[in-house]
Amino acid sequence: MSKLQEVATALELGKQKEIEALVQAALDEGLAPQDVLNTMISSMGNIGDKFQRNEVFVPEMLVAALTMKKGVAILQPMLAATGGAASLGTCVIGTVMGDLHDVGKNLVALMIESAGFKVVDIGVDAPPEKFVEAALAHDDCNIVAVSALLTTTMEAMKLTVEALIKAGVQPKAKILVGGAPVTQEFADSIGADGYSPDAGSAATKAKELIA
Ligand code: B1M
Repeated sequence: MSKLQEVATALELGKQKEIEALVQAALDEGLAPQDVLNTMISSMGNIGDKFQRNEVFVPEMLVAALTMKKGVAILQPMLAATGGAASLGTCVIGTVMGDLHDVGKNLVALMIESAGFKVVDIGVDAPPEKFVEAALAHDDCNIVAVSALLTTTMEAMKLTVEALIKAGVQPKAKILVGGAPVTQEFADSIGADGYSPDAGSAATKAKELIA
């Protein structure tokens, strides 16, 4: 079995105690951090597919997420090392109200931080007012990044953007949205400034939005 397959299998089986060593072994073999990360992202997709087929349940999804976080922690210094050193401003980031998914949001935070922003992470299940408060509390907040992973929480994303607009956070700060069910069309329809499908492009988009 290749090192990447070992990482994928360990993640899908939720082998929390083994994942760090397997990720390190993959890196030691010369594999690129981004390839190891992509393997883990793909495995999370497999877990989701199994969940849909009733082959795994919520506890397995939870353990897979915890396992992924441990694997990402090994990659973090290498992924972050690619960024710039200058401070481009502050990005407030969170997952919307009613939504507990944070693996993708954390990756987006990591990539935006490594692009040169200071990141203020308000966590998961964040109501619109929490985004507004955090943005207003930071004078140099120029990006508010909003993540949603459920079709049912896309409405909370809409409410969040509305609250940011009503409080005058936008246009000084630009609103970036993303997450699996979110599309460019949806982002446009709720008045967000930008949309990104993944963590890497979220960092690029954040820089574009403030240029
Ligand atoms: Co949940 N879950 N989950 N889950 N879960 C999904 C999302 C699901 C697709 C699984 C499935 O059915 N196939 C499905 C949603 C269906 C839908 O709405 N369309 C689902 C469901 C139904 C649920 C529950 C309702 C299950 C239940 O209780 N019956 C429940 C809801 C709980 C809640 O939030 N209120 C639930 C619970 C959970 C756990 C808590 C157990 C756990 C999350 C733990 C955690 O995050 N700490 C979990 C997990 C792990 C998943 C899957 C398997 C994996 C998510 C993940 O981490 N992916 C997921 C299946 C899947 O994704 N295919 C699933 C890896 C991650 C790197 O990708 O988060 O997509 P992702 O992030 C990407 C992009 O989306 C993007 O960049 C990231 C990296 O490239 N991105 C952004 C994300 N945010 C962005 C923001 C941006 C830009 C890009 O700009 C600001």
